Amino acid sequence: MAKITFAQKLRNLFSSAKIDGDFFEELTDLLVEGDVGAKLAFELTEELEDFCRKNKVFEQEKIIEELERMLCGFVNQADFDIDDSKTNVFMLLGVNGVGKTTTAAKLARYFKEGGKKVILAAADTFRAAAEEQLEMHGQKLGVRVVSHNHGTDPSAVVFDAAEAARASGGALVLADTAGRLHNKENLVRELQKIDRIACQKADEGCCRKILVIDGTTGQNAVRQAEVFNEAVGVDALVITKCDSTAKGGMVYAIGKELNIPVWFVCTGEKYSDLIPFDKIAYTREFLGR
Ligand SMILES: Nc1nc2c(ncn2[C@@H]2O[C@H](COP(=O)(O)OP(=O)(O)OP(=O)(O)O)[C@@H](O)[C@H]2O)c(=O)[nH]1
Ligand SMILES: [Mg+2]
Repeated sequence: MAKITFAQKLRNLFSSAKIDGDFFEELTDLLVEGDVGAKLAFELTEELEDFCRKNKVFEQEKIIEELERMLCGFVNQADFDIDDSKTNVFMLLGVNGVGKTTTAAKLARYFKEGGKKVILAAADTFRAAAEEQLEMHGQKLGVRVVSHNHGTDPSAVVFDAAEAARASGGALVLADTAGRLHNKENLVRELQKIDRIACQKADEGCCRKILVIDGTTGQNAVRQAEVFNEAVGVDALVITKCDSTAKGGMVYAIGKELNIPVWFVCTGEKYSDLIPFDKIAYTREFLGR
């Protein structure tokens, strides 16, 4: 996460300030700036101030440790045990341009390298050249891509990809879907249809909905998570673009409000820029430690 200014500001606060009311006020402002959201930022600093008063803690290092512990309490790491002798269907969801297709390709490479059988499903039949984009990735990675003609029903693509997985003795199907605004009802209904098919075709407990969130989005990410979660139920998040101006605090707000774990973090455009989420490492980086 290249959030120089934000992390630097936190470091500056923790290294120079006296621990008084101003310190906690400034910390609240910085947590808001870090995309934790105002509500959670206030709660965190209030709790932290209480903790310091009760335990007579005045050292910056102890305070930041406590803050780290508190933040870590809001997020979890998603850990899916993928058995590729079964039919697994993982759908990548999210609003336009967050990195769904790139993430599908990165995940395909990651699991292929981990020895799993992987199939990519081009279930974005809406955006121009979306199928070609996924096919290009499939060719580069040596991963099979199931795709239909442009403009056809995306649930039929998921249906066929799941059939292909079953016919080959099981596989992990990674389904790319069309970017949709979370406030467009018809697109949400379409997603519910794809979800119904995916869950019917996958083996029990092997259908997962992965919401891709652009790490630079800020608090709007919480709203996205709420809407997708309400529509189809979100099992885990992938946070992309953590290499740019992402501050990353929204994972704590989403974790607190919706209890959705984080699966992977993306740190660039290359296939290898995908790392399993580690809440301690992520939080340390968030706090600029
Ligand atoms: N820097 C950076 N860029 C990324 C990352 N992930 C994706 N991108 C870029 O973001 C842009 C959009 O990525 P896509 O994968 O096409 O996004 P999408 O969600 O499939 O987009 P739509 O299908 O149009 O909704 C591309 O230029 C990607 O290279 C990341 O982790 N870091
Ligand atoms: Mg796409």
